[in-house]
Amino acid sequence: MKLFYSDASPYARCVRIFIQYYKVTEIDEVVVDPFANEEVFLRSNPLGKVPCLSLNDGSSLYDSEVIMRFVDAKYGDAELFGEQYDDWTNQCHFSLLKGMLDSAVALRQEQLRAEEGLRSDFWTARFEQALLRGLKQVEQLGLVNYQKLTAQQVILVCLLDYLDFRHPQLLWRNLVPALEIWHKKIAIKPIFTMTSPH
Ligand SMILES: N[C@@H](CCC(=O)N[C@@H](CS)C(=O)NCC(=O)O)C(=O)O
Repeated sequence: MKLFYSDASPYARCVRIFIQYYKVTEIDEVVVDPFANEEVFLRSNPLGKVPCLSLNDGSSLYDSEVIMRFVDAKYGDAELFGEQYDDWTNQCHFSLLKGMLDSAVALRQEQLRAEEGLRSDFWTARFEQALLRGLKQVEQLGLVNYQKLTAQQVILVCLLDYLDFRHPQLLWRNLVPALEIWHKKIAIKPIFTMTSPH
């Protein structure tokens, strides 16, 4: 199997952490620039987005959540997603974090539009506010209190590192001190540092 990814993509990073966690050796990681529109990549994912997992039978899996669930089910008996299958509240917490990743990436796209003179103050503020409200909510929910690693914690590390990488101006640590303490301890573990965004 082949995982198309880019080093900067927080979605692809989540998948790569799952792969590391289960020490999967059957998946080769292939760097791709999604904006280069390479034929072989677009044939695997018509959306042109990373991550995309090309399976041995020629079919593909996307988006990141589907690939994460696939890896979790195939190699770990759904250990990282745990009880979420029939726990709608838990599912919603995952959606909250995934939505925050969407806001963080959309905020980055707004920054890039500045170069074309197209950056919108309205959308910039809207994405920032969604992120700040979401962080508060994540802290209150106590998602970091589980001792055993969860899918939600994986996505949270990817989100916080991505904020440091692309949006240091957000100063998220001032807003959510409990998340800062947790992040400081967990983000230095090899399973996370191996895929730090760059
Ligand atoms: N919902 C998708 C989002 C993936 C995504 O937006 N990836 C970005 C990189 S961070 C990308 O490939 N962008 C290229 C594009 O939007 O055309 C997922 O969870 O995998």
